[in-house]
Amino acid sequence: MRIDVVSIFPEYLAPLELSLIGKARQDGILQLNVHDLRSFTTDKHRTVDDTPYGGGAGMVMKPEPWAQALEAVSQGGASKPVLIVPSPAGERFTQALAYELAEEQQLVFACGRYEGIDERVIDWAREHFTVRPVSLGDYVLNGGEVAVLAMVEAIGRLLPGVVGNPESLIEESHSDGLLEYPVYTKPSSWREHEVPAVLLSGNHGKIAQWRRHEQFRRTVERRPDLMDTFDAGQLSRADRNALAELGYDVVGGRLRKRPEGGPQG
Ligand code: 6GU
Repeated sequence: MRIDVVSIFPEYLAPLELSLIGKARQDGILQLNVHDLRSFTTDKHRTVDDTPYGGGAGMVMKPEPWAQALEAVSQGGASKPVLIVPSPAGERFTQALAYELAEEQQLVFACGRYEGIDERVIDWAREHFTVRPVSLGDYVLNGGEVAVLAMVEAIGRLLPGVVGNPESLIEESHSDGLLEYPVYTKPSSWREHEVPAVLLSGNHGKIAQWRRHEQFRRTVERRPDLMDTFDAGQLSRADRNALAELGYDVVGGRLRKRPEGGPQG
């Protein structure tokens, strides 16, 4: 996969030289280039921003340096590259979107700063790219760079050969719509806190069942919103019993929360 990142702070992307993503670049699995937007300006002051039409606070990124940068990085491969525009006004970045983007030949990230990029860049870019404004969540960052660090790591680790043991991709939070179960290592007794006895039992069926129950318990407690969209169509009897204990019944392939104090079905 090829990834190009355009930013006025290319140094912000330096952590992408470290750890698994840095290794993937060295191994040639990931071809990642960071570009300084200012190198695509033509004026003496290397201006990238100007005041907003219509008035208001802050500055807006000028269109022409962006057009020059995006033309320079677009590869002209078999498929249109995907242009990801990090923005709190974008669609949510999810594990599902990370899997989708990991299939692309080329991703280009356009890091906006200030109040954003002149909207005409987004419209113009649709001729050359599949454009996707993407948000990490409902909070505001000063610019797209930190969001790109998160997205490139989430996407890059899904490329074949980046994560050593592909099994670690299967059993992790969000890959099956639930949060991950808790994990423990030695010693079995530590500062008067014990590892759950079932994990020391050697009974792998019971361990799998316990872990599944913990996934449900955690998801109910921390992310009840995920319970509403969870696909409950193929659950085992043991799963349904665990969920009943947590106050959820399966109705029409979905989970339905039983009213407080209501009877267990
Ligand atoms: Cl992707 N960009 C910016 N600037 N702020 C954000 C964000 C992205 N996601 C959440 N907040």
